[in-house]
Amino acid sequence: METAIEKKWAGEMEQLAASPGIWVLKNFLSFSECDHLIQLAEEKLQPSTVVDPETGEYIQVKERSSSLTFLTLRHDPIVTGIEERIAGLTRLPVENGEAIQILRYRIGEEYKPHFDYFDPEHPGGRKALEKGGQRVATVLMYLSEVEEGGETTFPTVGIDVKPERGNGVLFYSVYSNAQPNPDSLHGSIPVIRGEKWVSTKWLRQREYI
Ligand code: PD2
Ligand code: ZN
Repeated sequence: METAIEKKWAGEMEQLAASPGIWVLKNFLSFSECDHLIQLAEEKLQPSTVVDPETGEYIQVKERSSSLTFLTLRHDPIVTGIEERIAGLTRLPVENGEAIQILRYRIGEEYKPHFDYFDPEHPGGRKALEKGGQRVATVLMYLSEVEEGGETTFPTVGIDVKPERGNGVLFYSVYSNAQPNPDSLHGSIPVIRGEKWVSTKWLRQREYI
């Protein structure tokens, strides 16, 4: 039997901070959606990359020591359902989304505190802004529990979010005028025990694909 794909999400949102706006999204993904994303990623993980602020190209850095893979937009009906749910939540069209990333952090792996927005003061940031504009919002979706460590941390606002399978986190990296909000600094604390699987969706100001 085919599983119904839930595009609309009417779940509970718990607001953790006002500036930047940060919310925990309870049961944003079903466990079978979590398993599906992990299965899609398992075979094709690569070392994680970030956008180089100087060149705008993707580069490997020690600050993001996980492995990841990207899924093309609307990769399959389950992924499309998740993308439409995110669009409904953020009111940003599916076309404003970058490709879903699926990340695996093993013991000791982390993502040091950083900004998801592009810095217009740097040439690489300006290049990245040309297509789609600024990264406005991020939706993180936890695909696994983590035995110890692996929290998503917002050091400036003093908030740590513990990964819980199926839960999501929505936060905004810019103010309502699309200018970068430096209080959106955030990272992923090293995993101490177990393994962390998480999916990241970055949403742009305008159509990106
Ligand atoms: O995995 C996380 O919790 C995390 C934390 C901060 C992911 C990202 N940033 C990201 O992929 O941008
Ligand atoms: Zn981030």
